Amino acid sequence: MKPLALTTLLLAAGAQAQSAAPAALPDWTGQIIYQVMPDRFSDGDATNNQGVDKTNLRAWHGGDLTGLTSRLNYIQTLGATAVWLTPIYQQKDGLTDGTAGYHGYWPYDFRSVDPHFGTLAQFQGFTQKAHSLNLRVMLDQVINHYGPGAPATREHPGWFHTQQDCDRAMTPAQHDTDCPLSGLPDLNQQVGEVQDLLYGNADFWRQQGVDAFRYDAIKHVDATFLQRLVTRDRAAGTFTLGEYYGADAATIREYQQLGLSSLFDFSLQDAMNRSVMHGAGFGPLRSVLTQNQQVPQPQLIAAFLDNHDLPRFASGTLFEDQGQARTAYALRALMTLPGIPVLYQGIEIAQRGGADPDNRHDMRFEDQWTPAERAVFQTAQDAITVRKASPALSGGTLQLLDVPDSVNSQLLVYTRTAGNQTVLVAWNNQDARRTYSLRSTLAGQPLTGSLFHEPGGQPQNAGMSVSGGYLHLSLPGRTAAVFVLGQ
Ligand SMILES: [Ca+2]
Ligand SMILES: [Ca+2]
Repeated sequence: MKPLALTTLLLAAGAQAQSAAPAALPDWTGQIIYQVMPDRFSDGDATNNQGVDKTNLRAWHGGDLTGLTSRLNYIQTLGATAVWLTPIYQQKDGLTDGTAGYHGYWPYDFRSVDPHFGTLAQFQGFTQKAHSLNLRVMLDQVINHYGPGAPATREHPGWFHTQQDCDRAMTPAQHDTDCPLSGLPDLNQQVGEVQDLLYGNADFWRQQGVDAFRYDAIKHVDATFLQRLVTRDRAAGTFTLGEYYGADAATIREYQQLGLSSLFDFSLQDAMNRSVMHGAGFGPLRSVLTQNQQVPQPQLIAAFLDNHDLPRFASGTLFEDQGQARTAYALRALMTLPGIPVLYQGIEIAQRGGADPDNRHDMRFEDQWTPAERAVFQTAQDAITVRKASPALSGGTLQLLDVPDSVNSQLLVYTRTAGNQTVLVAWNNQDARRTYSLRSTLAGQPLTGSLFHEPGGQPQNAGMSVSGGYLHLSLPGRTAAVFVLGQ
């Protein structure tokens, strides 16, 4: 992919879109996104449960828009500010290789709602309710493929890449875009009718009240087309978040320059998994945080711990209590980092599960939680509250502080600054409470103890002070703490 060669396209598409619909793109700095897989979230209507089999993780489970709408208060209570739904399109009926279209990534019709999820009117009701609660709505958009055997493959064979196209691919990038993903009918976005279809899909869902699109599998989509698509979205005020599997800072930079608002940061996810869950040193994480400062808009990077395509974060250990404790640690830590945190349903209770489909168990709500799960939720809720109340945590710049080699694998310290607020964040990766004294040129003194609270409501027992050219930290085992600095 060569973004520089596409500059003229960007300008052309931008000028066109600007004259058509001058709308400002709302700022997403400080947003917190909650990811819902509707089939696995909340079943609010038993009349649409055709083919439901809750004993089979590859079958429909009955969750729907009615259930999701009724649970918006839950999402708001957690503290999220936006909801991302995996796709809700009309899906292929029945099973394909033993799996139903419950996940939404096998579209048959891009502009209708699968009856398992409900109706278009119910989707409109959902967006209205969300907006009335000040929650933004992000909808998953598939732009790479149709579902297996979709009617469009017979009605419009010219819309799709052929085996010949795939065989002709000369570079890995061409192979990624022109060959089928998991054998799915692959749209050829260089065909005018396909472009019109996908532009029209975006406009259709925008008209239903959608504020943002999560674009699926952008690694497999023609970059020239993608640039035109997201430039149109930007002009219409729609935020765009791309899923490029495995993306690192270089990929994020490339696609933000192309015009996407944000990308999921898979490098950060991997580094968090290694350090926080598995106790490896902070080296890879420091590297990711340093490189991320070089992207055009680091405050919009989508920062996540797991999603519906990865094993659940809590399952990085065999021990349930350890999984809960380290998930609580990771949630606190995530809420101190630059970017837009994205929480996949159930991480707030350290839901467990391995690879797909084990990472897609039904969501469980308050009345089904154990006390330990409730404690993880309270930690998440508190960390989100702390982040939202702090301009420095929500959107500030980051500066890593040097720590001696002898402790740099187990101690991470940085400041975040926005306007006249600076906070100091410290993560202790040791099992036990530790005190650290580090040479420091830090000028500020703490105005507060740690801003975080324990699940019972008492302040986190962590401290910092600055004296005689030293920064002193007292930190509980395996957690993060955050302090407001004064001058
Ligand atoms: Ca249902
Ligand atoms: Ca493709």
